[in-house]
Amino acid sequence: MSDAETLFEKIIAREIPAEIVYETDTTLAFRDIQPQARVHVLVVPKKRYRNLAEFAAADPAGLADVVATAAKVAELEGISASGYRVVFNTDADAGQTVFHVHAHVLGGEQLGHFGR
Ligand code: IU
Repeated sequence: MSDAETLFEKIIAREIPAEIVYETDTTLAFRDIQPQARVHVLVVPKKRYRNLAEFAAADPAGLADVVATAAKVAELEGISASGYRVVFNTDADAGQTVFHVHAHVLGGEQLGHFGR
């Protein structure tokens, strides 16, 4: 099941709508439909990898693109100076639910710290 297509491929293909905030040749950034902070944007590589481990092993340049896009999104959202968080939830214990690797960019308010 986790190898099945995800909704993110459909967002990338513009088959379902999303509020896109930034795009490069290799990445797409769009607002999370269930925001966990005032700013909550997802950054995905256009090419699908199921999680961070697979992505890092197969396409380190693509991973660098995603991280650079995350920083650009923070700038565009006006949260670079106040601070923000970039998170890759990876597999079960982190609660990954969409198996097309994605970075969460969170900010725009004081965030809780790590932990349970
Ligand atoms: P996770 O790291 O796999 O748990 O995050 C998946 C996120 O994708 C989660 O925050 C959802 O709200 C979000 N999301 C979305 O923004 N649009 C969608 O169509 C789907 C999930 I499916």
